[in-house]
Amino acid sequence: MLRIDLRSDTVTQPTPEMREAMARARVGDDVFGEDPTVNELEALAASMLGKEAGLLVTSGTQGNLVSLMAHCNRGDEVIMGHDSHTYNYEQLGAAVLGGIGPRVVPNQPDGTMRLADIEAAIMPDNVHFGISRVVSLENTHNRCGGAYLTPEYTDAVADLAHAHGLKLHIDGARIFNAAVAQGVDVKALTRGADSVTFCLSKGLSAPVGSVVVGSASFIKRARRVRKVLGGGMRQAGVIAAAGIVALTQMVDRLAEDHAHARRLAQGLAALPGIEPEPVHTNIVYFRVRHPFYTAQTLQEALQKQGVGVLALGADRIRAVTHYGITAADIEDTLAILQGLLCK
Ligand code: TLP
Repeated sequence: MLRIDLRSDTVTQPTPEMREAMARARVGDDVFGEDPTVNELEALAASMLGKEAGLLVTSGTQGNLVSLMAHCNRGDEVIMGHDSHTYNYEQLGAAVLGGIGPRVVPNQPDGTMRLADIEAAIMPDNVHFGISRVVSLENTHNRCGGAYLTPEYTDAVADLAHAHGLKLHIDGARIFNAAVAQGVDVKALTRGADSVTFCLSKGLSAPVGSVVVGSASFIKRARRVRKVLGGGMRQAGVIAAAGIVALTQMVDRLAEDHAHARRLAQGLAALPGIEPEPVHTNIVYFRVRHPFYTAQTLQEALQKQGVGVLALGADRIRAVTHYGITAADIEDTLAILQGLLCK
């Protein structure tokens, strides 16, 4: 049993307010467009992100896939970072199911792709090449240490994409973390995007679901794609009700998770054989350079003491703070690590 689960913010449990709202939710058949709670969540999400319409989907993976398939035809290409979630952790679903090719550009350590690299990846109009259709950004950037993209950078990518007739999609699984960390309205991070996916079930603590937002015509296409992927749900208002609580009650408190992440990294820096990477939001990566531990064996030793982290690679560990983690949990984790590493 994990007492302190830092493996991911996906492990968050619904709040008592969510349970209550789920029990009381008015529901209908959402494939007929008749679930009032789903409709309310979709409208709320669209208005918070400054878009015309929203679509509840089952997961972040489905949101990215639905978005790319709604933007593209078979044979089209999406420009994405080599460290992006879409490229690494979604089984290349857009290629497998949509006939859409990934055109990969290096991510910089701050989660950006250089504008010049993006521009060079846009294919000229030539019978030999695929058709470049979308640029996909990730904010915050999971594998790049939870780094956030700024409004200025996002606008610059949007301008570049649009100047070449491409669309901009944002995998904003943790876009509210990006907004809170920078003290900006989330709309500043989405205003240039043609589609955004964000997750209700990560730091915002809802049990299930993500939302895709964009123009009304884009969401109409996305709704068709969701159906063919088997994502048309029926009385989904019980899920949407928790999502509404997530959006109205759980955004501002993300600052607490960021403070806990900073404290964790500060404590880690003082431990022998541990080198934390810079922390930006709620994700902490650290290198294990200890005579007795690899990332894997340290993960196992922590697990025996009830602390969950994820070893990613031979010497890199990820710890993610969230609603289920208190300041005392961070101090306990550091004390347990101290005991293991200083033996
Ligand atoms: N990320 C999960 C794992 O898949 C790695 C995690 O624990 O961080 N975009 C980004 C940036 C994500 O981090 C994730 C989930 C997704 C998309 C996919 O979301 P889900 O898990 O809802 O399909």
